[in-house]
Amino acid sequence: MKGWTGNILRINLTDKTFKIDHFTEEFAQKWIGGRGFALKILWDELKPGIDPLGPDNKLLVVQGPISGVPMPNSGKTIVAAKSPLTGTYGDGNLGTHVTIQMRKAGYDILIFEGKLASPGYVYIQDDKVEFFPANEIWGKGSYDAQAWLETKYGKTAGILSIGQGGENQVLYAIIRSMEGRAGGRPGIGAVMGSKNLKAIVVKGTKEIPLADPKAMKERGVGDLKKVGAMDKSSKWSVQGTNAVLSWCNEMWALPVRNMRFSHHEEAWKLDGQRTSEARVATYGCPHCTMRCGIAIRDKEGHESEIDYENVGMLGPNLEIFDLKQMASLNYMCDDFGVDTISAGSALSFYADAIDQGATKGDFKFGDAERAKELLRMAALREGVVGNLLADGSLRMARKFGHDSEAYAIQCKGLDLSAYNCKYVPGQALAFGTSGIGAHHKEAWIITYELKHSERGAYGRDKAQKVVDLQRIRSSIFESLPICRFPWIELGWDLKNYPEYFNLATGSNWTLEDFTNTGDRIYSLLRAFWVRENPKTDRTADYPPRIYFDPANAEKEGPTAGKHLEYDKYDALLDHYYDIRGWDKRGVPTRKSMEKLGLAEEAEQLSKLAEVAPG
Ligand code: PTT
Ligand code: SF4
Repeated sequence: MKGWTGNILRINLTDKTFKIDHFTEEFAQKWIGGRGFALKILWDELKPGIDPLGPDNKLLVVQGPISGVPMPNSGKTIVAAKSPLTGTYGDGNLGTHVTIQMRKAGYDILIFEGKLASPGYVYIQDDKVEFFPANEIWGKGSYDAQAWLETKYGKTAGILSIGQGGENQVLYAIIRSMEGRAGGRPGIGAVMGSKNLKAIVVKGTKEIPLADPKAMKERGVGDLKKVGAMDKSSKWSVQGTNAVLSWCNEMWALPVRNMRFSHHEEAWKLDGQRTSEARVATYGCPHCTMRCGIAIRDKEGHESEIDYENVGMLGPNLEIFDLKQMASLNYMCDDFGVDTISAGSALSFYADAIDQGATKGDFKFGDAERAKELLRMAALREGVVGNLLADGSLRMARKFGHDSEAYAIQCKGLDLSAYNCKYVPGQALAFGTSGIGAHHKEAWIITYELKHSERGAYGRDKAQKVVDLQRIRSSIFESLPICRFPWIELGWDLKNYPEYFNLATGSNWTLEDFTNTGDRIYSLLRAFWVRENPKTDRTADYPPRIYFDPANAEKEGPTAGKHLEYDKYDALLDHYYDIRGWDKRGVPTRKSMEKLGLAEEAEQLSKLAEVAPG
């Protein structure tokens, strides 16, 4: 086999043992790598209904056939598990030296099973696997943990670690790496914590097996230069992801006050120009010339990477417009190892619920000092309020009652990324149908939608666009896996990716092979959800209920008086299901699954849920 190493390192944390399994070329050609591999393995190996925070869950770290090879923006790794936040398959995509080191150590997949008896970390060096206690770093933040491990193993060692958020199983804890990388929004860091696993360290010295190493090297060096040159002439290299904040504000699509509003006069204080002026360092992933991580300092001098999602959710969404205060919250999220998006959303929901009288408490929008205190309490699961916040907005709403679920800004348990789609139906559909909950990485249609289409239109073209983006993103970007920014931000041609894949594996794939695989992945993602929720129906694909409420419509601006409408959204959803070959409940039909090579999985699903023949 070329491209893939074919090796799975399976580590049993309970017994402190390990073995090497192998996957076949047929498996590899069917699932590519990254998300494709993780999804299929978790489908096969997890029993439906297991506790995501129990020892039966498995934590996967996964590469693909070009991972670790110097190609533009190829330093990404997938971390995956059954999510404690959504109860279905969850993953994250983060830049890390693990990508390179794991492939050099000879593995495409690490599977962590069981649970360590006491807190520890695992060190992998080529064929050697060692288990160490984590006495010096357990209870510490991710910055300290990372620094301690870097001192011991070197700056270029592949290191994944969790902060106290992961240790305490905050349901939206993420995994951290390098200075500014964070991944696994659906609580993959909590799964790592539930296994008493503080960190994973990997080092390798082997050759990565490639079909045409010489051609790949030449192509990689040349393309890295080309992408670097494109980047230098773009606004992107100056402002990074936060360049989009002023656009969202202009378009009335900014998250403001728990997404009740979509525009704010003071938002400029946090925009790309301000964050760029405040920049003290620039971070990036391995094998990347674009280096989008803009780091700024808070009042205490803590340095952390800000990205648009972080600024949007910890700034305007909480009505905090002081850059340094927002930077403090951002630093705390990174150090505690919790997702900035869900942390911002949990805090804004809590303030909103107090405002609405659904609960009693001491927190108001705009109170940055109290927000910091509450964030600390959540990460440490301190007291009743800390525990409530640590479980995220949906679970809080279910506890508070008073119909507060209507304004818990989430889909399938995962909070919406920082795009307020109260009157943007295509993006609402993208969040609603995303296989892992409301993450923009699945389909970021909002810029296309607001530039190229009538605002508020519900045409079939939008459902088609969402499907097309889900196809490309879940196959190329999440499964190779590779950073999507050269494509999205610089217009780097999609056709490059099948070419990279072919050089690595000796295959003859076209873009169509990728999009077909994307459909297979998306159907299995949906099947995973159905398997965990056999009584599911189309309401699972609805955006937050408040978006349909006329009383929540803006009172001024271009969207004044406008809101989503159920009958029109249902028609859009029908188009989506029709394109996918799913029934009216959003369940893939047997026929559509068989067409995608998922006959066995359709049969397994039909034993647990009603599957229409199609
Ligand atoms: C990603 C999500 C994002 S997406 C952001 S900002 W973004 C938030 N970043 C967080 C952070 O930082 N610290 C923290 N404690 N929590 C955070 N939560 C949020 O997590 C990230 C970049 C970015 S910056 C984006 S869009 C792109 N995402 C990609 C993706 O998803 N797939 C892909 N093939 N390429 C991508 N390229 C870009 O990567 P999750 P990273 Mg992240 C500090 O993982 O779970 O998907 O959540 O990976 O290496 O940090 O790069 O405006
Ligand atoms: Fe990482 Fe940013 Fe480069 Fe993508 S563009 S690989 S997220 S540094």
